[in-house]
Amino acid sequence: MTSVSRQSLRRRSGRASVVTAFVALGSNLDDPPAQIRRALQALAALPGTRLVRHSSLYRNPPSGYLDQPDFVNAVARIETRLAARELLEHLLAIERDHGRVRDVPNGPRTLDLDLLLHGGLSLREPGLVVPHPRMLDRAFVLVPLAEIAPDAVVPGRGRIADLVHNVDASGMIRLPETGNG
Ligand code: PH2
Ligand code: MG
Ligand code: MG
Repeated sequence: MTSVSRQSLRRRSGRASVVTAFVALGSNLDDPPAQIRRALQALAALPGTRLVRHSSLYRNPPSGYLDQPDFVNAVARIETRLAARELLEHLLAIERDHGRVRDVPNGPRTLDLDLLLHGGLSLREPGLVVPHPRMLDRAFVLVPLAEIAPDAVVPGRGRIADLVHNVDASGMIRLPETGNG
C-alpha cells in the first residue's frame, strides 16, 4: 500500500478531498469585462467545483509586451475536488471556448486563466507550475487576490496581505459593479 499515491487512492475511492484554489482571469480583447464575467460563470459550472467568491474587475495597462490594449483582470476563489492537472485542463478548455488563439507570447487575448494556488501544493511539471511562477511580481494578480484573500499563503513566501506591498498598484483601476451583481 505504501507505494500507492494519495491521489490514486482518491481516484479509486472516488472521494477526492476539497481544496481551496485561486484562478487569475485576464482579458484585453472583445469586451474584456464580459469575457471575465462569462468565465466566472464557467468556473462556477466546473465539475466538483464551487465558486466561493471573486474580486472586483480591474482595468490596468499591459505588462511585459506593451503594444496591446489595456487588460481587465480579476481573481476567483474556488473550492474544488479537481486535482491541479485536471483543473488546468478545464481552464484551457474554457479559454478555447472564448476563442483564445495562442500566437504572440504574452500578446492580446480574449481570455487567460492561470492557476495561482491549489491548496498548499508546490509543483513543477511541464506545463504546470504551482504556485504560479510570476504571480508575486504582478500587481494585476496580487491586488485582486488581496481584496478577496489577504490571509491566503503562498507556500514558502508568506501572506498575500504582506506580499502585495512589493508591487506597484498605481495602475490598477477598480471597475464599478454593473448589472445585477
Ligand atoms: N498577462 C500577461 C502579460 N501581461 N498584463 C496585464 N495587465 N494583465 C495580464 O493579464 C497580463 C499582462 C501574460 O499572461
Ligand atoms: Mg497569464
Ligand atoms: Mg495563461
